Amino acid sequence: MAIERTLAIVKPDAVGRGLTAEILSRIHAAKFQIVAIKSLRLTKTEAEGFYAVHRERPFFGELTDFMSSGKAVVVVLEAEGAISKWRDTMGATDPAKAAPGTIRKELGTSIQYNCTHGSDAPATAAFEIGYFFAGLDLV
Ligand code: FUP
Repeated sequence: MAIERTLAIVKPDAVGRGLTAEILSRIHAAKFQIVAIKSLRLTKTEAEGFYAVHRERPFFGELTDFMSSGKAVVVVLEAEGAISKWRDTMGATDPAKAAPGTIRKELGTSIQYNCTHGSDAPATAAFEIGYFFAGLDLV
C-alpha cells in the first residue's frame, strides 16, 4: 500500500473535554507520522466551506454551528494507507455503531459529537489538507 496523507481534526467537543492529548496519543500508538498540526477556531463561513459537500444535508446548519463553536486541532497524518487507516482508528461516524477500541466508540457521545474527523478519499484529503495548510507547512 502507498504512503498517503490524510486530514484529521480533533473536533470542538473533544478539545473542550480535554481529550486532545488522548487522541494524539492514539495517533502515535497507531504509528502515524504527524506532518503538520495547529489549533484554530473556525468561523461559521469557514466551517461551511470545509463541509460544502454536505451543503444540502439536513444536518448542515447544526454541523457547521458545532464545528465553529470552539477550538479544533487540525492535523496532517502520514502513513501507509493513511486515509483508510485513520478512518479505521476513528471508527464509524455514529459512536453507537463504531467498533470496540475505536476513538469514536470510546470517546464520542453522539453522531455529531463524535470527537474526530478524517478524510474519506484521496481527492477529499487533498482538498481538506489544502484548506488548512500551505505547501511550505507540509515539507
Ligand atoms: P464521517 O466521514 O464519518 O465524518 O461522516 P460523514 O461525512 O457522513 O458526516 C460528516 C459529519 O456530519 C459527521 F462527522 C457528523 C455529522 N453528521 C451529523 O451530524 N448527522 C448525521 O446524520 C450524519 C453526519
